[in-house]
Amino acid sequence: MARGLAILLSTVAVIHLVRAASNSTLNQFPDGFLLGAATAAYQIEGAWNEDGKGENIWDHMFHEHPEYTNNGANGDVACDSYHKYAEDVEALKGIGAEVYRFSVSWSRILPTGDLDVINQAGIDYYNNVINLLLENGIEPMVTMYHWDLPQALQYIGGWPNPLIADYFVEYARILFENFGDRVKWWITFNEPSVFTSGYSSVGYQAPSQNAPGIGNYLAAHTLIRAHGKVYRLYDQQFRATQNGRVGITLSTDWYEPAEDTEACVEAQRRMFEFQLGLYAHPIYVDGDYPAVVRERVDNNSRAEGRPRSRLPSFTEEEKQEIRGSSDFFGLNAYTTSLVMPGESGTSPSLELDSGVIRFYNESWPVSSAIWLRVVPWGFRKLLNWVATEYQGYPIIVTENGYADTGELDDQGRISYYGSYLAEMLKAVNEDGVNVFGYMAWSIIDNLEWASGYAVRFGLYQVDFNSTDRTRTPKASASFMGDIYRNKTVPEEYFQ
Ligand code: PNW
Repeated sequence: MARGLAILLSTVAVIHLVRAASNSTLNQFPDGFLLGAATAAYQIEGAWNEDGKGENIWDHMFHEHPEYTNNGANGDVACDSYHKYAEDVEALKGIGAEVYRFSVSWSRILPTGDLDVINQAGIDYYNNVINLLLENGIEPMVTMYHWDLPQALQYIGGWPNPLIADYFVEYARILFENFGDRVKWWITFNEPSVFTSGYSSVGYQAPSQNAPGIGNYLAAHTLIRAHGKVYRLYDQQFRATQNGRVGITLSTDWYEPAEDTEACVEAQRRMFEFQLGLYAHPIYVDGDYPAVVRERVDNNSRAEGRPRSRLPSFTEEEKQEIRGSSDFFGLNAYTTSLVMPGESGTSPSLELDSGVIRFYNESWPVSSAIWLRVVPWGFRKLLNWVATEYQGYPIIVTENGYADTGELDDQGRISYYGSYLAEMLKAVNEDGVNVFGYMAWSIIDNLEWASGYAVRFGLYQVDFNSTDRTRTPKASASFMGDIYRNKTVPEEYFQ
């Protein structure tokens, strides 16, 4: 009896000790964890035709079709960061960012997309940005492609044309040669699952080509090949001297089974494979598409009477090149949706191929972006999913953030960041998920693509009515500044 009590008491004591130990660190970022913020060229730079920049597919689409965007907004001026990048660096300093993830506009450097014209003014601009960041102790992280294909390359078909992979490799080489002495973090592509929809739908994504279930798969195939080639190029010609890291950024919701049934769990798996696995499986697993994707698209293509699958196949050589072609897993995560088996989308389409219906729980708080519901627990589950499915690759959250209408007292953003960061730290400190960095989207309000300037993601407000494009810190900027400087998320978000 006494012995039993002693064991019980010592067990309680041990539990207490463990609790105390984990409590003291649960809300802290591990040593060396990278904290920063992100933007993308078309969303902030403006100067769309200045100093030799070529037209890209977003310039083209929004000029031709102002009706595709909210109030006819476009990126002609945006935040004018082409001229005001020093103010962006000040904003980054304001939140204590250690890293700035920004993208290079391909057509600012190569106006035709090819090497016939190399625009020195474009190279100078990014040198200025990079040098100013480094002078201020902020590390540059460069996205090579955040959706802005040179229009000249769209005239020859864009991403569905397999040759575009070679153009991309040549562009990447220019970036390594010019910036690789100072840039140590490279991301080839931002969110392929989103930008390939520019080849499957009209009005949301450039170049707005209506070829669902075909164009988006062909585009995916080219960019995955391009990614593999750029990684090998870095390995073979730059890594030894530049010693940086090369990866890709993929995005996905957390897909929660709508009901606790086997069918819904299978739908969850299919949804992940069609949205994330389509890219992640070739790169992080075995050089090829997920089996369920291969099988379903092949079967549907056959049933439609086609002589070939709508989803192309990699050669053995390509598989070798693609498999393992990333030093890290870049993840953009914002929200959660519910999934169940069923038919959605036109015939053909990726949606119909997946056999999954996606929807939201209406009780989840919605932001000013209709697709972005605030579901912090989904973030933790997603980080665990990625860590389990794609083992051996450290994860960096390259985007996470909240949409409102631009108010300075942005309490909705504060509670989003507080609760999402808490869930991320639970994944790291309790579940043991290897996350090594986090980039908030975004440091400044910017052009939210087809939503124009109506949907705002910034920690700093930008006054789009003023020619100065004045940047003003929101309440969330000081909230994030405290977190970034103290490397601690306030306890209250862990309740
Ligand atoms: C990302 N969705 O896009 C992009 O990388 C950014 O350029 C963008 O500004 C940011 O997130 C906020 O939208 C997304 O529909 C676009 O789920 C759409 C979705 C997710 C991310």
